Amino acid sequence: MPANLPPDARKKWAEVEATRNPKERLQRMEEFLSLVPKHKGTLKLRGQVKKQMAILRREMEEKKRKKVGRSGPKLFIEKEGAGQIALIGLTGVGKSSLLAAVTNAKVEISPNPYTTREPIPGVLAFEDLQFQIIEAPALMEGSADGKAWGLQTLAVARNADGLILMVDLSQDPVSQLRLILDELEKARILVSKPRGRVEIDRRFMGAGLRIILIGVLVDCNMKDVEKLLRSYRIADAVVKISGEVTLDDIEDAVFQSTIYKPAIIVANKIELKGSEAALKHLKSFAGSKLPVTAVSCERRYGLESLGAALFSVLGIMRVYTKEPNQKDYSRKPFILKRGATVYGLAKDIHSDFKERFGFAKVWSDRLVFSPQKVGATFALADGDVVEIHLK
Ligand SMILES: Nc1nc2c(ncn2[C@@H]2O[C@H](COP(=O)(O)OP(=O)(O)OP(=O)(O)O)[C@@H](O)[C@H]2O)c(=O)[nH]1
Ligand SMILES: [Mg+2]
Repeated sequence: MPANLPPDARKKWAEVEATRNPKERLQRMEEFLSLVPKHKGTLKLRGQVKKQMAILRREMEEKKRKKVGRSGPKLFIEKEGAGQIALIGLTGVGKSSLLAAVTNAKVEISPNPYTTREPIPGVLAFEDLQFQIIEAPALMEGSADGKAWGLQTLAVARNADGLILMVDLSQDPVSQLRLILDELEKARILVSKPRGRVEIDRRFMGAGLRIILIGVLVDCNMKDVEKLLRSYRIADAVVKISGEVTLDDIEDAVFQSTIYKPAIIVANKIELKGSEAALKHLKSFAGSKLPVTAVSCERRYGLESLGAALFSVLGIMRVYTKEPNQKDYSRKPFILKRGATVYGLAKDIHSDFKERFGFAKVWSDRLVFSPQKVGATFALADGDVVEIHLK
């Protein structure tokens, strides 16, 4: 349902966007909310803005704490390795047990609820890669509304590259998963690919408004889109629209809220009685949308497939580079999005690639002739060895 905001509210949001100072921004957001009429159509939007305000307040508190030298729970953990994965689930499902079983992290495991109270990182090795897994404090009903450490847990999820949704097979896993998905959705985090995508890249004043449409607009046209953006005083930006997008989705993007995170489900305690049946039920509920890995942290069962499941869902690949005059290639891979080209790789290596690229040689078992001489648009695959020749 569109929010149908009055013009003064839209103008106020433009002021919010233009304000960098957190304290003033918070003040403008407050003013914005007072201008938003309270009806059903604005319910979602009001919720989103309130959440942004809560996060902003938290960040301000954290900064203050840092200044006086006291340490408090961290909101963000520096990314390391090929991907940062947030480990999310209700209390007692075995998140710490998983971290202890597959990473180097020191964690406290306990039958008592709510043992882990701040995000804890660990490193999982998979072949020649490392994934950083962060146990987030337990999710519960109301997390997205700020209950307990809910906002912190959801901030960890929002900041990660992917999610592990962990459930306990002995405790009705389907309702656990429902609760997790509900809270994530309330926090505008989606685990299934949205039909469409809107990216608003704000530019300097005077740059003008450019709308790039690579998909279809549903129940609206380009004129409506432009009108909506202008009503929020978005006059200098590049707006990319792909897939199927409604005017509502575009308004959502103005408030920068919805994001997509690839996710897998890890179903723990498979050795317990009744777990097999619960697993079947869970798989039929999650369907083909989310891959399910059944494990027992206690018995150390099923854990070896975790790395491969993460690698697959993150949509990444490894490419090794080689110097033209050397026999050996680098042991440390470059991590690229699956489907990336030689151009994508070379951009990471040489900033002046465009002018200087000559050709590349690619070694791979999948090629009929290896090495094969290729151009910049050649699509790479996991495991390829690439040698770039400059002009
Ligand atoms: N039967 C069984 N129990 C398990 C398994 N994995 C973990 N547990 C037990 O489940 C309880 C909770 O484990 P934790 O790893 O602390 O759970 P958590 O999700 O980190 O919980 P909080 O941090 O409190 O939210 C502990 O008593 C564990 O021993 C398993 O595979 N099978
Ligand atoms: Mg724990």
